Amino acid sequence: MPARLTLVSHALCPYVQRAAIALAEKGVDFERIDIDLAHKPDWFLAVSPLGKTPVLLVRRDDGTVPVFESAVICEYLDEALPPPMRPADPLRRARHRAWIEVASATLATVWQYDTALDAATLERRRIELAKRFEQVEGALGEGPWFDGAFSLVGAAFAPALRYFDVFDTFAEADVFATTPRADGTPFRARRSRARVSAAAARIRRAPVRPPRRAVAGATRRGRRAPASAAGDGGPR
Ligand SMILES: N[C@@H](CCC(=O)N[C@@H](CS)C(=O)NCC(=O)O)C(=O)O
Repeated sequence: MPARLTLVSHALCPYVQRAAIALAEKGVDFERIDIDLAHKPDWFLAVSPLGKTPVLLVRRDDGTVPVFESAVICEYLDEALPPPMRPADPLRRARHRAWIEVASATLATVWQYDTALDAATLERRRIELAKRFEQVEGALGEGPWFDGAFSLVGAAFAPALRYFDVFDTFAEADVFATTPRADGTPFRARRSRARVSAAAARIRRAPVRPPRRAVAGATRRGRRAPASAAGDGGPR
């Protein structure tokens, strides 16, 4: 296993949180460097071809290797470190990978919900999320965890679900009205466990809203809208 790991992060990035959760589950020490996505340092662009966080810098005796893309980072960590967070069976493993894709799509919709500028868009996104969580609820079966145990699928969904703790404080989102098993309750219980306390503490401390490179235009509930969808540091 590599001697040292550095997670190159943005303080509010939910994709970083996936990697932080996996690292906490593996119980390894890692260094975390937060960068300003509005002013990406040259060294960061050199290790992140898409200019996105997270990047995991793996320092070994023979040099430093950057690994980018949260799903790939999590898979790498799972292959390199115990305990396993995916099943060994190839078909079950493929299903895990597929649902991690669903988690990424969900995160994008959560972002669109969070940044909706008018009531009609907000409602459209809310319905989209409710339907998505119906799919998730179906995949959970009896739950509480996908395929019976906390896994990389759980690590991928947790950062999306935590937004609802905050949404619930200012809006009647009611996204989980018919999907009680998909509302993230198991994640909240798990956050109190010592094994994930380090990552969870970081996650809880982080305010929900990623920074804006520029602000302009109307506000929803007093919050400014991004000048453009691109380059605002939000989930893709
Ligand atoms: N597919 C990527 C998405 C990562 C992502 O979108 N990161 C955002 C911050 S949360 C970012 O770096 N945005 C900056 C940009 O796109 O310029 C992953 O899973 O790691």
